[in-house]
Amino acid sequence: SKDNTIDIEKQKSTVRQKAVPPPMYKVYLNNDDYTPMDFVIDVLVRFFNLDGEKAQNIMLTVHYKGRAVCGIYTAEIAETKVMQVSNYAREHQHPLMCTMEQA
Ligand code: TYC
Repeated sequence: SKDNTIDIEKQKSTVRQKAVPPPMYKVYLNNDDYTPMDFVIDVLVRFFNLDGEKAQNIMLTVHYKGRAVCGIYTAEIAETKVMQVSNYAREHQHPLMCTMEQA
């Protein structure tokens, strides 16, 4: 500039950390020989916020293949789903098993 000072344009060099995503967990229903199909559909609608048709599809996948993913959640939500389903099944005296695995 006019007074001979050296102009150095301030360089923007923002260091922005990438957000680290939390680990995610798949929540499963597992097949058994005793839990009524209608009860499983009720569980899927009640705790996994599925509509009746999606709930029936997942129930049938469990029935024919042994298990199916009902939802994928962060650890605390997944643990809560497992507890809610397990308590609800026990209250109704059904052996329905709900489990979780890291995705
Ligand atoms: N196999 C059960 C029956 O024939 C139905 C069933 C489906 C049970 C899904 C559990 O997670 C399950 N009544």
